Amino acid sequence: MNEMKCIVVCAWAALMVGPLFAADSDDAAKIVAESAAPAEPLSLWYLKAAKEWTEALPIGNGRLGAMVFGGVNTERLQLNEDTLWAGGPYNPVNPGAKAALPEVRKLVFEGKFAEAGKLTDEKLIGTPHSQMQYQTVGDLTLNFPGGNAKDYRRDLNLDTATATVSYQSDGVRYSREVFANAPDNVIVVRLTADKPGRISFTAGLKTPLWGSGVTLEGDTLVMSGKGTGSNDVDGVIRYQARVKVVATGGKVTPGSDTIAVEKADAVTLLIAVATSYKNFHDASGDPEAIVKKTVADASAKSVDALRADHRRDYQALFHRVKLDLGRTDAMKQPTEARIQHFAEGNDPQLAALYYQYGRYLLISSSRPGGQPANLQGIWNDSLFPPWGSKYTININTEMNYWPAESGNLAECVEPLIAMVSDLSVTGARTAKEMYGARGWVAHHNTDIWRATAPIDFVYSGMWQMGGAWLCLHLWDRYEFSGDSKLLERIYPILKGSSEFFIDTLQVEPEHKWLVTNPSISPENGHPGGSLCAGPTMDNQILRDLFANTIKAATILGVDADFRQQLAATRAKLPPNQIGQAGQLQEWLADWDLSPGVDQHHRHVSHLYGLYPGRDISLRETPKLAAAVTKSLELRGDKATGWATAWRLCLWTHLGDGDHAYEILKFLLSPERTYPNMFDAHPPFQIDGNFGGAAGIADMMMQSRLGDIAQATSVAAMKAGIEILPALPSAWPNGSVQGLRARGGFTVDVAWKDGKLASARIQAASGGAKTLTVRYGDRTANIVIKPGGEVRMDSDLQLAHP
Ligand code: FUC
Repeated sequence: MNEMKCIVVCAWAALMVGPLFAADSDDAAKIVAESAAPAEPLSLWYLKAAKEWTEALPIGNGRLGAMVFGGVNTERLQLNEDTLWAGGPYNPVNPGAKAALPEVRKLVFEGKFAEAGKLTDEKLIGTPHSQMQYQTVGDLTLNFPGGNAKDYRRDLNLDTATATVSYQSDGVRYSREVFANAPDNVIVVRLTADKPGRISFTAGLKTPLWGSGVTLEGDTLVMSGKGTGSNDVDGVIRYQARVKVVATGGKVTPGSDTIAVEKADAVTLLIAVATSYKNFHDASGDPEAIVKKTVADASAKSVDALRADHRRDYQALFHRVKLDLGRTDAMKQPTEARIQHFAEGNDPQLAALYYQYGRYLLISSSRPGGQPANLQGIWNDSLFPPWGSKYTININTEMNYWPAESGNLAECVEPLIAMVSDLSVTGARTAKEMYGARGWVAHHNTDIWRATAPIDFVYSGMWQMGGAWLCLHLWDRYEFSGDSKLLERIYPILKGSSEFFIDTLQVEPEHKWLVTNPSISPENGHPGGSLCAGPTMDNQILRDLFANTIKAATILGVDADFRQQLAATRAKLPPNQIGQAGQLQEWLADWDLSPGVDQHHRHVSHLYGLYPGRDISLRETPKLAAAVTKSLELRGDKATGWATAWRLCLWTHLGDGDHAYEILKFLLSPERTYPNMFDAHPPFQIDGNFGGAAGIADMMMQSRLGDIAQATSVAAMKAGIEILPALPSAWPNGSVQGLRARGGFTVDVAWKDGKLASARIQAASGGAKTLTVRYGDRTANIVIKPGGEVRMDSDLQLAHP
């Protein structure tokens, strides 16, 4: 036992109390809580089973997910597979859109916003108005014989990505271990007891998907069916789930649609789910063949091998970053109690746990070859989840990926890049049919069919920038990696997005600026309605998109004329403007403080320029940064989960760690964090988890790459790393290891008494070499050999070991 483990376990053992807890929601089993605190700090743990879904613990291998409830009499595993969606391929472009567009544009420029909005709702919003939703597979239930249980505990260990349940009943200690193995694509449930012949239960599968059926093939439960139709689009995705029961000792008896296990010594359940989804235009796969093979392959391995392969695979990603913010006795409390008390300020380790939980959730919901993390990651128990549990690309999907690059999880971004690549195909059809334009466009939402037309209604849907914003993540992937093959892959996507705007930007009558029209500032309204031309966020996104496309083309040595055209167009975009209250204007006109405008709106779209965008920064554009500060003060700190997380990130990028920490207190309170540490919009939406994690990392380190100028590769672009740019005074001592910075660097930082103690920066081979490191008012210009490293002391002096 290492020293830390001993301190935690021994200290808790001294404090053990024995209140009564009910372990199951639906039975009267009484649990005497004599549980110990976690043996290691990266666990979420509880003294009772989950009643609500937001108390259950998520596991996932990127594609396959389960929520583990941990009941004593009934275990429920709510299952998901990331391609089980409603509907089928469809083209939602409104056939009347192209003809109506000139009139809408004219009305917007004339200030007739209500008329323009009405016409938009009728003619531009897609048909159907809504997209297809992500759906649950259903539940695996294990019914155990009743009994009194004591010494109950369940946990989710982020270090091993394993959910565990353990209790005593009738003199036997029972344990359940559940993990989602990515290499073998199965969820494994392992049931053990400390006495032989004591494990008995009945396993069953059920689903709310109508038309599904459960059959048995020997020791295997088989459930098959398909996703539903939605909004007049037929459901075409077929799925199959298989649960194979492997018992040691005892008897396994298949029933008509359940399997009974009696008096086994130990049992392993192998769960596989697959669908017929191949890609956004093809759902002709054979789920039965896939799951049969998956289960056969997995059952050829021992449970020890499945566990070892799972841990090796997961830990290769998870172990890359370590964060220590200090530890207190608060760690001795169960997770729910810690969330209730976090705002009291005595539990820095909970913030570290929240950060690592964000990384855990991303590894568990977004792996190469799978779908990107949707509004709920991969965890959804419904056929009609909130906002369809799909991809809202006017903030939410982007926020999901904010912690990925600095959190050293580049692989997890791959599904997002693949989706944007798909969108560049479906979005080309929308660009052509709706706007008569080249390139591609995606509006404010998309789904597994990669729908790109505007949906819902004007105030949320009529926004052309979703795809353009996503392009920032593609470019970031390049800035962090310097991978020239990736650059070749993403350049046509960036170019296509830029081409769309070259073809569709309109000349604004007063200043002759080039602007988007029609647009909105997501999802806020101004005195005349919501439709407008050239809202601030659009201009900021376009400045980034055009700059990054120019840089990409320059590095690749292609499209010289197009580069010039982009630069000329970029120069005609409206500038950021400061309004009457000193705030950054959200629109071209200074409407921000007008009556009827929601002063506390959750979206802070116009502040994109500071974060995650590149338009504004504390040092390069201090006046604009001050205007962002004013806007943030006007908006207030408290909002929905993701909107709170965005505010946290913005204050972090304004260098105000203490303000950011105040916001973190709210984000990590029961109002915005469920007992299982899922973010509460409310309802559950995973973006707040990811945004919060990104904000915590950015308190420790932020990075930028300089302009391309004459550079021909990312290696020649000057990199800037800022160390401890927004360290809250609540965390005076700590360290972080393994954060990634733009230019291919890996950064370790340690601090003491609120001040830098030491830093280590490693350069990837082929990574950038010249680097400016900033800490407070100090800067150091250093050169690192590709593959080399430097160590710095508290004054940024190079330390020679
Ligand atoms: C946007 C937000 C909502 C919600 C939804 C999924 O529309 O404005 O708050 O997060 O996405």
